[in-house]
Amino acid sequence: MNTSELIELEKRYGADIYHPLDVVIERASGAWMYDIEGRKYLDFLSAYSALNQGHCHPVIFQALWEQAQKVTLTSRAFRNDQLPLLYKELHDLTGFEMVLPMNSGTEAVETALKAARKWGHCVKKIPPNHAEIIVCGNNFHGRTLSVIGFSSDAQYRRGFGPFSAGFKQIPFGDAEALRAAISPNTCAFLVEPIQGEAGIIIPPKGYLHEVATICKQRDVLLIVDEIQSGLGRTGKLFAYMHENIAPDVVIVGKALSGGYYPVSAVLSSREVLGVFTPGDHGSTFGGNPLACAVARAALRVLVEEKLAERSAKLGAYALHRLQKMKGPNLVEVRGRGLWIGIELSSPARGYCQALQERGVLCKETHSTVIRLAPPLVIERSDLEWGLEQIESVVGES
Ligand code: IF1
Repeated sequence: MNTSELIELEKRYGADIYHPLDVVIERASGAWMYDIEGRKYLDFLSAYSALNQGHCHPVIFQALWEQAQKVTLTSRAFRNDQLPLLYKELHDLTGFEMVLPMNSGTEAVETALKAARKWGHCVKKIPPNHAEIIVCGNNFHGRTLSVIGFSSDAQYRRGFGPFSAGFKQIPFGDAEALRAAISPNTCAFLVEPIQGEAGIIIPPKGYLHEVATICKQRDVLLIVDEIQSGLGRTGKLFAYMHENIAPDVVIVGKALSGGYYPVSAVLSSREVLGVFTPGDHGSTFGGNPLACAVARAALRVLVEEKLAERSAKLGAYALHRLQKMKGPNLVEVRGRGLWIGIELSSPARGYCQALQERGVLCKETHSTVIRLAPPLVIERSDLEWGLEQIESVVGES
């Protein structure tokens, strides 16, 4: 089938929840993707940071292949020999005492919110059904009913109510607003260290440090959503490490599997994750041996190939270069590591289409921001070529 026939099938039988670029990918390797007509594209999105290790990384593939021939799913009714090793390796890498594995990022967010509420009840002694969670404006934490219920994006909410109670919204980047919003019933503050979907919004310097201090003073759990920002994307293992803080809860997903398989997890202390008892929570696929083998390999690649350092180095170069660019509709270029937002004064979609024609795939966010997030394994020469294409399309020529 050709491109338009496949697109036609997709439109006829699939729910219309996306507006993708009309490119049909059939294979990919490292930072490159190939469409069914044999055209080659540099991936500047990495499936929203799920492909930090690059497409089809051979080490992760080997782990997937080997595990797929042994056992893929036991359910948590029985134990498997991969889950304890993933726990130990996540602990050794991140320092957190406990891990709770799930599948999608949103599920891990839901899990963290459940843990925070139960901690609020059992440890902080908040009366039943009164726990409050503070979130930020322009947040993105997923698409489930409770998560969209505290979104500030009208489209994410429209038509989907009623929503869960117990969430309070404050502006992102404003520590004083957090101080003012906390009540005796507040159990947690949920925040992205850099807001991804909102357009790669970096909070003022010192913000995370200040909110961590406030949370500690007021006995409120600091939950950091590192699903998109974590695992090397910003030039450190986690984005919160740029401010040297110690969050109570960290949520990971996406690159935890290097793009092979949905794997997510909540990392926290025994005090927090210890509130769960058998029957409180679970998942058929969460913690399955295939997922764990894949995640273990994905973490190994991240460490052995020093992908966080790579992101810091290549990201600094790319940001410096793009910030020198001048263009008629260019408002700002900002970023951290290989995660860069190009803000325009006009819709970004046309620019993404022009880049597609030149062989670079990226995606607009919030209509006027081009979001760049190449795989962290990208070769410097490929990155340079991709940046040239961006300069030709966005900059003055
Ligand atoms: C889509 C956005 C990015 C996330 C953070 C939780 C989740 C995400 C910080 C949920 C997911 C994805 C989801 C994907 C597109 C993408 C996205 F534009 F929608 F917002 F990356 F910026 N926390 N982000 O970024 O994780 O359940 O999807 O595994 O929904 O189309 P998930």
